[in-house]
Amino acid sequence: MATRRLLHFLSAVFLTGRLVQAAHVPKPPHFDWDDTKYLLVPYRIAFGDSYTFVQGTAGYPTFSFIGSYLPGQFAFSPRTLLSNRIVQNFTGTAEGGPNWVEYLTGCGLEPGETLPRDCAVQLWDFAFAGADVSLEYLPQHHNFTVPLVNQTQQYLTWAEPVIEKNMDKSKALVAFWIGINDISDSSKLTNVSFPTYYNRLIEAVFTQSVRPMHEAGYKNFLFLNLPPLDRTAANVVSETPLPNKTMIGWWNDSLAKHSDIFAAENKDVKAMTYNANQFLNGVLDDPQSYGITNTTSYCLDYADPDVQEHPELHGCLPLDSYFWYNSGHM
Ligand SMILES: *[C@@H]1O[C@H](CO)[C@@H](O)[C@H](O)[C@H]1NC(C)=O
Ligand SMILES: *[C@@H]1O[C@H](CO)[C@@H](O)[C@H](O)[C@H]1NC(C)=O
Ligand SMILES: *[C@@H]1O[C@H](CO)[C@@H](O)[C@H](O)[C@H]1NC(C)=O
Ligand SMILES: *[C@@H]1O[C@H](CO)[C@@H](O)[C@H](O)[C@H]1NC(C)=O
Ligand SMILES: *[C@@H]1O[C@H](CO)[C@@H](O)[C@H](O)[C@H]1NC(C)=O
Ligand SMILES: *[C@@H]1O[C@H](CO)[C@@H](O)[C@H](O)[C@H]1NC(C)=O
Ligand SMILES: CC(=O)N[C@H]1CO[C@H](CO)[C@@H](O)[C@@H]1O
Repeated sequence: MATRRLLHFLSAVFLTGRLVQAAHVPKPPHFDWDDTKYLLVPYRIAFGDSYTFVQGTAGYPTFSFIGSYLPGQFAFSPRTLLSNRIVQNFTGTAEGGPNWVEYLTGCGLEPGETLPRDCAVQLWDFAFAGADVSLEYLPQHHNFTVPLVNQTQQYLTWAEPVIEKNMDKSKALVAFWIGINDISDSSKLTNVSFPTYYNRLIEAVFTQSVRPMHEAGYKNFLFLNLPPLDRTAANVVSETPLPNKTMIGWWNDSLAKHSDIFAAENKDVKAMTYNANQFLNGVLDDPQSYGITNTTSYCLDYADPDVQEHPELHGCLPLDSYFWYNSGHM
């Protein structure tokens, strides 16, 4: 329910290009990438972590749409890219069902497999679950985790040359939701000043990921700030929540500042920030309006697909009644 309200606002920016119903025509028997009808279709390109990743048939299971950081899995061929399907099922996202980019695009929303190019709004999602900004600052969660600064390299090196041929970039939107792992992984550091440290990380996001996308011709950018990680199940019962509200505020302020600077320095750029933090705190403060009854904990058996059918057998409420899906996801 909460997700749907978040989408209500976001859909204004994400879907404005959706004047085209071209993708509702039957799928051609042989895909022709040079077919000019694809020029009319808006593209949404996403980068980030588990909040944003979608499962792909050519992805790392439960972590990515395509590939991984392991040798031999970082590059991919045009054929792999174009035949890769978004998988929608209980493990297809980190939320036990469709996530925000799938709701906003309508791409991959239905159970089963979807080719991005069959969508009325195409979703090309290079987010990798567990990603931090860069190995320069924080260690990988796994040796296969693709950091954000490498997600954009991966996109620009192997996807862009294939996809851009039929893309009207003035209708494309590039979305970033990152920092969720960074702020948690760094929360116990004692040798940094957090405002300075967050600034450095966000500087890296803009220098190494946002600017290269702009240089490749993209002009529309959306940045989401941090969810209320100070109010996770573990943090609400802690006397010293980590990250705390102050830390989240430092990150958010830095992100907003960097977005404004980026837009001011580039007159052709439309840079939008969405205050996910404010919206989601609003949901936590008024859960009933969203059909949510439990904001302080989550169903311990959340990962068991049987919970969807029989929550009571697991001592749980229906999963939609919880704000938190697990220790860190909604
Ligand atoms: C979801 O789909 C993936 C890829 O087809 C599959 O490996 C996985 O087992 C499925 N998960 C569930 C819960 O059905
Ligand atoms: C990645 O980590 C796994 C598990 O720790 C290990 O078995 C594997 O050899 C590692 N792969 C590389 C390329 O380092
Ligand atoms: C990831 O990005 C960093 C920073 O640009 C770079 O040093 C590193 O070589 C990249 N990794 C790969 C596998 O290309
Ligand atoms: C701070 O400490 C961490 C963990 O001990 C270390 O990896 C990192 O290099 C240190 N950072 C600075 C700026 O000294
Ligand atoms: C949160 O932690 C930071 C960094 O340790 C500290 O400066 C700040 O006072 C804390 N904020 C709250 C509300 O406890
Ligand atoms: C929230 O859900 C957890 C896990 O199902 C449960 O243990 C807890 O009692 C619930 N809290 C409230 C206030 O309903
Ligand atoms: C600029 C901005 O979006 N700031 C938000 C960051 O986080 C704080 C604390 O959680 C919010 O109150 C701000 O709205």
